[in-house]
Amino acid sequence: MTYETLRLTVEERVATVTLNRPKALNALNAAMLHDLEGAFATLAEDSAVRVVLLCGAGGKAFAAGADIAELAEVDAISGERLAGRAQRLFRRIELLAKPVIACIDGFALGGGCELAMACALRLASERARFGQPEIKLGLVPGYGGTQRLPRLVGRGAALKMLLTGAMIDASEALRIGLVDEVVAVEKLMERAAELAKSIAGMPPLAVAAAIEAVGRGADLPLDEALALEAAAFGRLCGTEDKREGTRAFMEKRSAQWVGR
Ligand code: DAK
Repeated sequence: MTYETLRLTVEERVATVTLNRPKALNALNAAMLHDLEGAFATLAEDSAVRVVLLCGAGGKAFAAGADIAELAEVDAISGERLAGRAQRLFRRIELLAKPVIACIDGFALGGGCELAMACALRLASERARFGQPEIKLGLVPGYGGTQRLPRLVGRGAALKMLLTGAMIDASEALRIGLVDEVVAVEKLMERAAELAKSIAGMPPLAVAAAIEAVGRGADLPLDEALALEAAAFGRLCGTEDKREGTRAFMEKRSAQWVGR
């Protein structure tokens, strides 16, 4: 499958999706959103893929936001429609049964930061920079940023970014919880591959259940969220992988997962 604005490769159960408009710092235009919809629909169906790495081409940006030239043409009606479409895509990425790991090298601004926040995990290089500069364009984020940012970093830190539009560096992003790890530039993809390999070796139904319980439970009242967890736990208790995992522990050997 080839895409106008993305590269997609799969190697040993790990897919790598690369945002590929480096001349525009991988700004998210309509073609890229369309390509992302296609790529993630394909990845969702591909049982050989267990983890997805999401990166930006060119070494300067993960994505420097929505494409501002296209954004200039958006009006009130199309703005709401486009926000809904992109939000559905980002939610599918967030709830994908296999984790998506954002590998952020350089700028992750506006829609680029929102895309990273929809991923299960965020690894950043030391030169990564983050921001929600929509306010400087007379806007607020439209791809989930006003909702995911405070859930990740808390209300005050989120509002500071949303109201000032200022960029923060990787160490500040780590401090406030916007990213999960910061590594040297040359180690970013090595660390991402190591993390991907470790998750790809876990039982896939349990991986999917963890993503779903966290992704859907976070915003439910606690009692409902606990019921969601109990249902997931019960389902997993009936799987071959749970029988294999417990038996392998007692027999002091590695488990052989079958995904059932
Ligand atoms: N869109 C289009 N082109 C961009 C771009 C962007 N967001 N960011 C950079 N580029 C282009 C530049 O125009 C330049 O192109 P040429 O002039 O070479 O043709 C090239 O990428 C290199 O950029 P610079 O020359 O500016 O590079 P610098 O290193 O000097 O500066 C920078 C890097 C990241 C600080 C700067 O490029 C910058 O400030 N970029 C804009 C950041 C930004 O404000 N992004 C948009 C945030 S708002 C929506 C929902 C959500 C959104 C939109 C719509 N709907 C529901 C409809 C989201 C909005 C946002 O993301």
